Amino acid sequence: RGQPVTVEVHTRPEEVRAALREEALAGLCGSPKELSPKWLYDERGSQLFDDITRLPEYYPTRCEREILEAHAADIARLSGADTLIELGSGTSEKTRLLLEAFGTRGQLQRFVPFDVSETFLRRSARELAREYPGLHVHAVVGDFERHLRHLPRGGRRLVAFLGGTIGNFKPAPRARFFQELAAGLEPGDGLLLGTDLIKSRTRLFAAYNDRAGVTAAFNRNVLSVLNRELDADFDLKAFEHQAPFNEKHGWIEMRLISLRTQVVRLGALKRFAQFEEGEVLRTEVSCKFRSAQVEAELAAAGLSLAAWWTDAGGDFALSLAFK
Ligand code: AVJ
Repeated sequence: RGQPVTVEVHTRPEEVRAALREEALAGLCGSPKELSPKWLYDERGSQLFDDITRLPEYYPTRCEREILEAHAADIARLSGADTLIELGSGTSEKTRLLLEAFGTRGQLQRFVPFDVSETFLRRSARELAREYPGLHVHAVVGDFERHLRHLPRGGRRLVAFLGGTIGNFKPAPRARFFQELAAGLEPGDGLLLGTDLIKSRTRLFAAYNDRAGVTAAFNRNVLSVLNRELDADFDLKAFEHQAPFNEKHGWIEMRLISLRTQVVRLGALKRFAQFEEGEVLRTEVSCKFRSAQVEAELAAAGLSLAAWWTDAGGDFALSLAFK
């Protein structure tokens, strides 16, 4: 049945709900309106994101998998790690490619999936422990914006932050994130980072404005999350999905546009949010990178780039950097 798994909890559901309330108050009651992309991922949102990863227009997931398939062995060898930490571990499908490569070398002792969803994490931790006998699975329930200092210590660690999720951070919080992460690492510990790359705006646009409308449903779903968690009364039909590429910032910006002037009740906050017709609620930014920029940002945090791999089409990159 595999080894028992350890689960370390830093975030309780009540705290998550309190954080949502606080953010909703600040992000919905003023202007410009903005919410953190983390609220997109309730059960239905996670399912919709999973559907997105299989869309013909959404290349990042396939490209990153291609890179991992080609280079997992290099990553295991170059990192020399005995502990693999995965931030925002998600479905851990790509993780398996890494676990296999580390396993082949008999190198890995510990796997640390780090995610906000406790139920989800417990389930996948148990599965992995069963699939990889001898591997100690130590799951950490936390928010990587707040609990990075709780990364388990000891051994030689490789922190994997895949999928291009780093793109959800704007430049200033991203610099802080790299700083905090690096501060918790020891010399020789590594970071494996997935970044989506700047490319034609047509292809970038298509990836976030798919023909089947899955991304639109994913975006609008955040309103159902607010309705449920905040006892709100958003009318999902009264908002339209938009995801333009912002050239100046080099990011895709997911928005919900209010189709009319409306007042939305936020029951749990005892407040109302006012929307003008055409008013924008920003739900996510997804930054796109160039190699020199990634290298410079890592270097600024004291992480030196050791390897840079892209898929054959040059659409997505994996970087390996060391403290
Ligand atoms: C999971 C943050 C990498 O930015 O591409 C997909 C999320 N948003 N379609 C991304 C997302 C809209 C995705 N990340």
